[in-house]
Amino acid sequence: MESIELSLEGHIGIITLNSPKKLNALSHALVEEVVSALRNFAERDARVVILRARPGVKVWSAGHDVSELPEGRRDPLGWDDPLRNLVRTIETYPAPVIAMIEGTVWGGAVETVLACDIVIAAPASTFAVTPARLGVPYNVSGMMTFMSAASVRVVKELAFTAAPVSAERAERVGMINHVVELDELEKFTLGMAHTIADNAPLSIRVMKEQLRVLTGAKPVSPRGFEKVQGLRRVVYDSYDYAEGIRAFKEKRRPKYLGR
Ligand code: LCV
Repeated sequence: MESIELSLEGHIGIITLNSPKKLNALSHALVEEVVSALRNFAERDARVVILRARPGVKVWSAGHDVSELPEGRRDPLGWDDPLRNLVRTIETYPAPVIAMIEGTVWGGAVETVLACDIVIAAPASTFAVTPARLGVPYNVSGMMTFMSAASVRVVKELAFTAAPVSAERAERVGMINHVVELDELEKFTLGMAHTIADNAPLSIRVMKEQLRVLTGAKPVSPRGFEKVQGLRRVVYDSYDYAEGIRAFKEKRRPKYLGR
């Protein structure tokens, strides 16, 4: 495992993101490691998993690895995209996954955190939903993840501004569960993990799956889905999408033309 560290203490699995050079960007390689770690923990009866970064990080994760995004004419967040696979693996993991956050969280990493069952963050943490910053057409199930975590009004503000939101505000609007002082964060998170691990795993597994099915049960007609997919194609085929990716790589502010 190059980009993550693993530990299993009793029934508590811990996955630590550790790819500092890329600010824990969710590259295909890092995501593959996290997904296989979760599959391994499921086989070894980890009844709760903590997903964290190394202590002291400034950036918990910089989000999707932009260098792995297509430069246009292809859906950047299709079904097989690593980020999509990571979110689905967390959502279907047969036990609670707790995101323990310190540092800043960006883009697809915010969705990854919100796909976790419980989020516990240090006060200085922030969360920035960034598709509008890069010109990316976020995908439908990704928007559902955000909608399951916050009111549509809050999701709109996060998505339209792409501005980082503080842990305090995120907790106040119910997007995360707890804000805990940094020097207490690990103890508090492990304490909750032990409580969960001591409860009945089958009951918890079924309740987690029930909640996933029920929150995902949104009536979207085929016509409605096709319309949204068509709109997304307009975006990823646009000048603005290519400009957003190019500007990021050239380390300059993008100039969006609305076409
Ligand atoms: C690849 C990176 C990244 C990165 N990928 O350090 O949600 S969506 O739709 O937007 C979705 C598609 C998505 O998740 O897109 C990615 C969204 N992420 C972001 O917008 C965050 C982009 N990164 C930043 O704003 C800054 O890097 C932060 C604020 C995270 C850290 O700033 P800092 O000044 O500490 P640098 O910007 O200098 O970054 C250090 C190195 O990491 C690369 C970045 O290009 C730089 O590479 P070099 O050392 O080769 O110059 N890097 C940062 N983020 N998401 N690479």
